[in-house]
Amino acid sequence: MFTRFARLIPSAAAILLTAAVPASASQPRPWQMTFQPAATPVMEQIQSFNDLLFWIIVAITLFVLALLCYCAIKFNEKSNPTPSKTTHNTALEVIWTVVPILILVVIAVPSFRLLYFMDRTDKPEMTLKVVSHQWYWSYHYPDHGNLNFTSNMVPAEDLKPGQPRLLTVDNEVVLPVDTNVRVLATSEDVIHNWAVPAFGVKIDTVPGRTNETWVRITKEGTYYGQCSELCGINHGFMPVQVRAVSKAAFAQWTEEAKKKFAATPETVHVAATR
Ligand SMILES: [Cu+2]
Repeated sequence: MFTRFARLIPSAAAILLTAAVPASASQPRPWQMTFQPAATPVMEQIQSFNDLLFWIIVAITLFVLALLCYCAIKFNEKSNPTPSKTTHNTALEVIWTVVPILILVVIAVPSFRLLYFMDRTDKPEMTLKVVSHQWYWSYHYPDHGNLNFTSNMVPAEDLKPGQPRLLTVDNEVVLPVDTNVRVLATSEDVIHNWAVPAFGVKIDTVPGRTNETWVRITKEGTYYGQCSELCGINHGFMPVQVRAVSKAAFAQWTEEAKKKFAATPETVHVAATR
């Protein structure tokens, strides 16, 4: 029953939040509480794990508060002038050792399950390679004719109406929905972090190393994120913008993008991915 309540709070918040904006965009809102609505199975599991932890914390806090109140009322100097001399109670000591262990097990099991679920995809259908640079991203589609392009933030003065400031980029990542996308992340210079809250993805891009995660986007729309690792002077100016489209629209986009970006070939020197 508790879980059902826990689910209600974030989903009610999500309804309130999405009511104000078009359902397609997932980005931070003023006065936002809780997470952005989940757009991948990973984020759904992160949210339900968060709900579980929330109710465990509430139960522990209320229990400790009740104990404190009980002691303050029952055992203060006035109502209990001659205190008991008891120092040990074996049953009680066993309980306060065993119960916290059980609570930790209840937390650890879903936590490890989630960690392994987030780590890598079982059957990747395509790969997206993310390379970070000071201070922009480049994206590579090795399964689509080695299509690649750079993605820079659009400065505030060039924004069109409706485009969010500090989140809009010139060339967005386009991905198909309902597809297991393997995400490989690395860096050309310093450590950055490719983070998209609605996907539950927050992966370090480390020079000399390739990290792996995955996404399976369940809803079409535009999703925003940012570099999440303090990387240098323009750290706040390297947003991530992902547009999720149907598989057919994605196939069409790759054909157009190949022509578009072939005209401006990019030279990226990434020792880590060779
Ligand atoms: Cu960065």
